[in-house]
Amino acid sequence: MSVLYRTVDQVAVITLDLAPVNSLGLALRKAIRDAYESATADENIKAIVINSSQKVFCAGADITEFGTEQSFADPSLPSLCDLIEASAKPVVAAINGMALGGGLELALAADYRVAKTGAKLGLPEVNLGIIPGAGGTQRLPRLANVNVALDMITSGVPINTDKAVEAGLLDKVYGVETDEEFETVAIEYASTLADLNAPVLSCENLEVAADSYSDDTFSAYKAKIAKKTAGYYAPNRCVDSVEAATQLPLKEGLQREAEIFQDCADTPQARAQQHLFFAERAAGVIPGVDRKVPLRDIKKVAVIGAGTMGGGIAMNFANAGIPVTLLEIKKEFLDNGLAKVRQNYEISAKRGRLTEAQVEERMALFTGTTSYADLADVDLVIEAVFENLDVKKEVFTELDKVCKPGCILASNTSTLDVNEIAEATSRPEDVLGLHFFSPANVMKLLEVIRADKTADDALMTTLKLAKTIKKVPVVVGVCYGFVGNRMVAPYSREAFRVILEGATPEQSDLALTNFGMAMGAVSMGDMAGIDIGCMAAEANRETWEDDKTYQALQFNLKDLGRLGQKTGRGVYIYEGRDKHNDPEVLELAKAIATENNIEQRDVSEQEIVDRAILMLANEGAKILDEGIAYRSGDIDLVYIYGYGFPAYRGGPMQYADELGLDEVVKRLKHYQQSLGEYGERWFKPAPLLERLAAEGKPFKDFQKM
Ligand code: 3H9
Repeated sequence: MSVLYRTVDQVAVITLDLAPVNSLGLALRKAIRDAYESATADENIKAIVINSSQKVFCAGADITEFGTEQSFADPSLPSLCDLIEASAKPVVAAINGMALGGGLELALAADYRVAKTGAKLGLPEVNLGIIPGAGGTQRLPRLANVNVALDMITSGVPINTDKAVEAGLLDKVYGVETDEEFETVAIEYASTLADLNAPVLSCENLEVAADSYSDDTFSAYKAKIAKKTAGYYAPNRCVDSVEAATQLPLKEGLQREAEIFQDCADTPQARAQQHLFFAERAAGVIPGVDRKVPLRDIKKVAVIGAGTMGGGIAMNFANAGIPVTLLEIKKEFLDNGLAKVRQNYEISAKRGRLTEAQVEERMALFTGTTSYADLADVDLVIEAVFENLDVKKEVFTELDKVCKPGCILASNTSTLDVNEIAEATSRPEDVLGLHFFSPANVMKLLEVIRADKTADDALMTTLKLAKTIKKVPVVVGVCYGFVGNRMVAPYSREAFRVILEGATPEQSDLALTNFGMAMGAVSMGDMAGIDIGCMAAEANRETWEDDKTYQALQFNLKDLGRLGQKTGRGVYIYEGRDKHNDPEVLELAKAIATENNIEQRDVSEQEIVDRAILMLANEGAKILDEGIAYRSGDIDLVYIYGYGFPAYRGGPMQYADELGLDEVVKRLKHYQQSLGEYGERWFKPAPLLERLAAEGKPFKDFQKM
């Protein structure tokens, strides 16, 4: 049973009891309806309480049902809400924890709402590419006001009980300790309401407060959120649906909401965003590893290297209240590193994100040292020194000598062989990679590199720790560049190659930013440093020597001392943050093209997108086939959280799935032929891609375990 039903002093208590989050699938909806009908039919019952036996009140509609017949089957969530709203007996929703999406909509249909301190109320549907579809856009503006509704529905961010009371969404908040106590007071509250003949309330009789909107409220709101929501479809539709609440009676407004909900639900964006929701949760499941393996205790962390990366990594731990020791080889470097960390915190304080007291609290968690001996009692060390295998191996040999048994030894390498690094120690089972992305205190992605001998408990401990420091961890295997940087090589190769073929750097960048990337590959190269890109290319010397056009533009720029943003000139010319095209670079590209018999022509935006983005998916297919990533969703997370891929497209693998893998193969083969020798060399579809396309399957169904 997914619902518990009992009566206490003439109050029917309907307890949602479906672990883990009371998602409102068909079975739970039926059980609620049946319990509710028993309560309304029983003459002895004077009031009804709906509460939860779980940590959360209710996480809303069952997302796994979306796109199936079950999601519409009777009773649908909207009809269940309507049923509850029509009750002749007072219904009290007792919200003990998160009330999200359909969970909050169920509560909004009740006559009264009470909450336990710490509960949260939210309508996060927009994060799934849809709008609230069970009355949220109609009842919320009626019960609160237009502004509260627009903010909650378009941002998806839940509000706390204080804000909910202020908005008129909660009738009472109880500062009780346990859910049992909360249930008792909620039943008492419902009983009193009935005894006082408190009115049953229906939003049908409520109008949206007329002073909470005017003629231009909705267009102005769309303009306000335009920058933040660029590329996303659902946010504006949320606004449209709330607007309908101001124009139509409840019943018709609900009908309008249902139409808009369906319109959004049918989009690739909705599928993409829902794919990411599940991908994030699946990423914690590692093949062959027991999810419940006892974890190691991480109370104290050390970071080797106090440069920009090391300092940024260390800040993550201080931000989470974990003491962190920063080690540098020279006192001067250490002092600089600590000063930089302080400067970062001071900037946050100036922007109002931290108080001065918080800055001091965080700084107090830092200890600086130049001696490895001071790392004897830490539980995790992250090495963030120069990207050179010999240097890293020396560090690990040193760590092996001083660190206590069971200490996890991690390398922040972005490309190197973690197996080799592990072999520099006598305890390879404690060694893994933790690849942070720059700026390390901001970027959410953490590639967790599982080496051949990494122990399961070390791996799972770092996954848990990653959540503590608010990162999205993705476990990957060992190969050059792991998932992110390995895939970025062919992507960026195409974004630069089209410049030799006649596109301007701006056209290359614009095609990708129009597609939704946070930044074009050319600008990204300038930002990271042209010399850094060349270094990565040199590591692939074989490829580079074989194809004279491979990164030719970058190597030429490097020789000219144009190293990117940091030298004021790279592909672009920089004046502060502004950048301009440079005719010299176009000339240089033309010269390289002539030298290599590349015909310059108009390159369409579609071609640029196809070549760069499909290269990501093609390399991703190889990575999947080799078992370097466990699932296509893992690769998508890497690109969403580490490389500015638009979440509304769900990541490069989901994008390919949505396009259809047969279409992807077709397009790759087209370029394989049309680009001559170059096409033949680089555009051959990966074997897994061809195989899945032939079988009519998407990447997301493939799992190499
Ligand atoms: C909606 O309501 C539409 C309506 O307006 C209209 C309909 C017509 N469905 O996150 P966790 C699973 S749309 C199915 O790890 P936490 C989750 O996959 C919905 N499954 O726990 C995971 O499974 P597994 C709007 C769901 O404690 C397990 O539960 N609501 C759902 O860190 C535990 O989840 C939302 O968008 C669901 N709705 O966080 C809320 N929710 O163990 C989505 C969770 O197999 N949910 N699961 O990996 C959340 O934000 C978080 O789960 C929550 C708990 C904060 C509730």
